[in-house]
Amino acid sequence: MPAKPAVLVTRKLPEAVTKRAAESYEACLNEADKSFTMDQILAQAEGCDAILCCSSEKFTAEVISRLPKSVRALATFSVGLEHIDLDAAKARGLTVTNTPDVLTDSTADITFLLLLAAARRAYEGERLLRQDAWTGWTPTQLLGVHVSGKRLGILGMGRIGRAVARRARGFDMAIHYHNRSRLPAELEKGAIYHETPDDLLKVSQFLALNAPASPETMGFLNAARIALLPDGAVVVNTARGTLVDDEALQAALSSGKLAAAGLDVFDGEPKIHPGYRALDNVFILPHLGSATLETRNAMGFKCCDNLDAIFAGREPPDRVV
Ligand code: 8YV
Repeated sequence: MPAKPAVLVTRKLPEAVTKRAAESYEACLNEADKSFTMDQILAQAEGCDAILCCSSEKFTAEVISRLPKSVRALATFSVGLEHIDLDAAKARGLTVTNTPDVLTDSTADITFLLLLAAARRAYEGERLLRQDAWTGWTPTQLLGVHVSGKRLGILGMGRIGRAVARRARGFDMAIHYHNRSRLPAELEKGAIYHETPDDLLKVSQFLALNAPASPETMGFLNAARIALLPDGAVVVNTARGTLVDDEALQAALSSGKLAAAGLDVFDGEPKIHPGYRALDNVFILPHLGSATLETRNAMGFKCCDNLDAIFAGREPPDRVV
């Protein structure tokens, strides 16, 4: 029997995924889920054919240049790719795969959870009960922003943006979007396209950020762009923290320019800008977008499908490079 390919799995994955990886490969696992430095990861990768990594590990050009010669593939347990220098990976001859599609619905669900929770002041309401501070119902208690029938602006109408739009239709929201290119009518499904992001912002009573992190989207939601939003708008970010200028967003939440925000992702996570903790009108989650067992299993199985294809000399289904 030929030796199994050796795969370094950088983080603890769901049980079913670990089982499959351990059966299919000579897997170097991290069942204690230690947070290794990239130097430690490079040392562990010695002799491995591939690395099954997560967005918590940064494969910069420098790290890629130091990868052991044996490593020929990176299968990332994520749809996002900003933690891998793809040009450097290509130049090094690495195959890189990701996990599209399978986390679309769970991430769109969290987008709506944040949108509703932010608009309807879920954090303040929950806190009243947890602190035993609720003295009773009143007609004017914790009045929030009405969601149904409002205009939702979606920045980035890829798979997740379109899944957010599908949910928004159930709330009778009018869907507006900006995307690098306009979608064909069958994908647009009546959503209104704006050629520039600024035009989108002007109409967005709710704004959902669903564009990937890139040099173009870095700091996208800054003070000037927030000023374009209608007064009392609600902003939701389940994409990446780098899309938002934290101080500008906090200033707008404090001044009342924005009614509320819902955030699942943060620049520099797991550290978050401390200003968010002091704001009652921001609903925050620790990057839970894809955090369901079904989704995380599916992400892991996709990594294995891609690795199996690479080791069998077939084209991996989710090749990025
Ligand atoms: C993942 C994500 O949980 O897949 C992505 O891009 O943002 C998350 O939902 C995480 O990045 C896993 O590595």
